[in-house]
Amino acid sequence: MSDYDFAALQRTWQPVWESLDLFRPRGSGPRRSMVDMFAYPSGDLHMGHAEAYAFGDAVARFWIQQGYDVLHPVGWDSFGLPAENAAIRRGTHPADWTYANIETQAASFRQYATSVDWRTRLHTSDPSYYRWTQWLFLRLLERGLAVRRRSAVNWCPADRTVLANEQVIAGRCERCGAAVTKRDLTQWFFTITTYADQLLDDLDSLEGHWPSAVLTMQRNWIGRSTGAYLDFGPVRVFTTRPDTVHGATFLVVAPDSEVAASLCTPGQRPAFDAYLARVRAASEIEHMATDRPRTGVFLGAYGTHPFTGARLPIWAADYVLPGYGTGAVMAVPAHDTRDREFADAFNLPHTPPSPAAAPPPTGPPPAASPPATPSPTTHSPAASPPTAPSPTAPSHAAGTTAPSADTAVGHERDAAIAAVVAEAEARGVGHAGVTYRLRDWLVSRQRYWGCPIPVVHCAACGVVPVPDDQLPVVLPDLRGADLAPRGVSPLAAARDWAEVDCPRCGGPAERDTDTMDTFVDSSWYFLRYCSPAYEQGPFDPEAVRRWMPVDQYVGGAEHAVLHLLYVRFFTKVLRDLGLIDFGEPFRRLLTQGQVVLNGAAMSKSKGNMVDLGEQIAAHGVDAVRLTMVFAGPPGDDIDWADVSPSGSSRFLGRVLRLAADVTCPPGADPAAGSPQLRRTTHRLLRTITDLMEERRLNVAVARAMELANAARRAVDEGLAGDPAVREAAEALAVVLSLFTPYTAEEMWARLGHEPGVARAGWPAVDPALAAETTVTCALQVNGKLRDRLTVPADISARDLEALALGSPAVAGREIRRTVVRPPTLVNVVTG
Ligand code: ANZ
Ligand code: ZN
Repeated sequence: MSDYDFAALQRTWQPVWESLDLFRPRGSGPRRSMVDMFAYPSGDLHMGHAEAYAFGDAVARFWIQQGYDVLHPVGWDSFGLPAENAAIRRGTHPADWTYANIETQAASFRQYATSVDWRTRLHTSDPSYYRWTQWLFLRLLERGLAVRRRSAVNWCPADRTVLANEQVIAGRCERCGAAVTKRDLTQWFFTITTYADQLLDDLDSLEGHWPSAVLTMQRNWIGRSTGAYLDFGPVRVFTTRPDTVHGATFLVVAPDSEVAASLCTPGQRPAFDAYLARVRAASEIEHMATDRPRTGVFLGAYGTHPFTGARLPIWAADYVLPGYGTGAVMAVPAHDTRDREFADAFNLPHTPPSPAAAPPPTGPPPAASPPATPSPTTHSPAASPPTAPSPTAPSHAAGTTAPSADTAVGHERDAAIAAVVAEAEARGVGHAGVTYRLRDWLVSRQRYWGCPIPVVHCAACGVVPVPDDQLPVVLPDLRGADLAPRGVSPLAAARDWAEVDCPRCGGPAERDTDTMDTFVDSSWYFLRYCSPAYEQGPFDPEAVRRWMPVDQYVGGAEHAVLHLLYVRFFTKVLRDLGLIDFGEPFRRLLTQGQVVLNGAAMSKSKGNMVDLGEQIAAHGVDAVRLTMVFAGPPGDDIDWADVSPSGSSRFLGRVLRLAADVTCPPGADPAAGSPQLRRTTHRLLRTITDLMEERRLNVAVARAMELANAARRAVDEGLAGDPAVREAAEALAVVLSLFTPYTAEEMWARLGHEPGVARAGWPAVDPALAAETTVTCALQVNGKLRDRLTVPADISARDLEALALGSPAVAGREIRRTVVRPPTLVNVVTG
């Protein structure tokens, strides 16, 4: 084989490896587990898969070579909307589309030669898998972690359809252009917020092991804010700045909230209703925009300032979000920009009037009564008797206007906050508290291709769990049915499926016709991998004890929050259920960058897709894998316009020729070989080992290329028969087996070995040979050169100092101090 015939290599070695069953875990010895985020089966594998699997596989194969027993599983995240949409578009069944794609991907996977154990293979859409997803749902239900609540969804009144946020463009239905509104539906939630503190605090233990960008995104997503809850008459607010309480001049509640609806006075009702309708029609994006005009409506009601007793008008405005804190804020225009803009827009005061000398309130402040005219601009705060703060109130509030806290910074501000909170607690008008940006996880979907929710609704008994021994609740086939979203699940149309006897009373009941968010399926699959055929539970506890938590998880940074947060949540719940004994699923996380083209993300609609199959057909699996790994640090994007798979392919041709050129027979003692080449080999091996530990895969490949060049030079200098050349070529084959398994196997064969380079074993590094070369160190005494020392280039400062002090040049002198600059200079200052 003179040319690099990758197709022949792929044809030759793939069946040989399968017959050798190289990647079955051996079941003993120190273990490691390497999990790639499993694939979603829409079409064939793409460049992003190829990238992630090249990285993950290099790590798994590195561990195998080091002698670890490795679990490296494979599976498919096979429920989900794209299958359903494809089915609607093409008139196929989601299952047919899904399983056909899985077969296509599986074949590509095998060809891509990742070190996975095919016995672990799972699909989340198989009843044997989702039986346990349902079982876990029921455990969450028992614990009160799965609850039903009404919640607003996007609704297209023309299509009578629920829309995902992405389907709402500028407040209109993506399909028909009708103005989208909100609609209340009863939905299932997992109360992930009850784990907010743990999910946040435990991120500290992942520091240094997960990319810091992911940790930051999770922290922001959970968004813990510390402050206080304060009572303003009928309205309770959350504030992070209790110290500004004396600057509060009005109250604002979220329009789409219970509190707004219940406080609105009859006179303001029409204005409020009109405003609410307008708010509901606006998209999320509009709500978030900071530059849009402030809108709002006076509710006709008043709250009472907890300290001064002042009457504060209550407004509804959409800059206050219904789901955050209490959905109500005390507006402090003197300190808060949004409040100031709102005050300016509606002519509300920036500061409260100076309190006249008045006794502190002795009891609850007087109840506010609405003024005759419900216009906020006619409202006079002086109508309520202003009161002086109590003797224990924070000094900044003492008889002055509120903005005095402006200058409070750092400790001062913290002290002011603590004082206000203490005062509020003493008066029984509030307490310290936290709130989170994190929302409960809405898990029900009114869609077909997902895991059925295993409960039954009975008119007499309410929500009744399907008994464990009746799981799985199998998804009905619904072949030929219309699966388009209609606001109710297509499952509701399957009457003979939906109508059942109540498991509790035997009366007529109906199955829950929603399916679960696919993120539920993917929140526990890594555990199922340990025992994919286990039938007594979701996983075999023994197997999980052996393999879990996952040592290395690899996948896309786009999952930084949703998937990676949900998995962490599930792990903690399973631990609290006593099913596992660890609280974090993934010890180490590697998030790969994207594969882009000419700086732009690839997409079908832009027509700039690089097709993985075509790349493999043109350059071979190994060249594509090598290109992926060599392109740059694993976290960076790879611009396919900037890389050279044909360059990779030329390199692989060279190493094959190198292996063929080695004439020294197998088994020769390398100790007899060229010391110079041996030093290079061992030094590079040591570096490559460290680089692999640090997951600096691209640099490890660069060092392997150096090794190839050094061996080539030696052959060209006539050393083809030298055992050191064989040693270098064999080491290179093992190192390359992590990245380019076909080529490495072929090298191994040409070097006279039986197949199975994947398990050849990581070459032992001889520390003496790997030690850095020596350098000359100048030894000065009082700044004058007195001696030259030959020292290892990587000598430590301590060793170098000891060596210098042992020199005859300093012997017998009284030493005041030494200046040590390893490895080249020591200056000894004598007395
Ligand atoms: C008075 C105040 C004065 C506030 C001040 C801030 C600055 P973070 O840090 O994001 O937690 N707020 C409370 N609930 C809200 C809601 N549902 N929608 C919109 N805003 C809300 O922000 C907390 C602050 O955001 C709270 O503290 C509250 O305004 C507002 F100089 O209270 B603050
Ligand atoms: Zn019943």
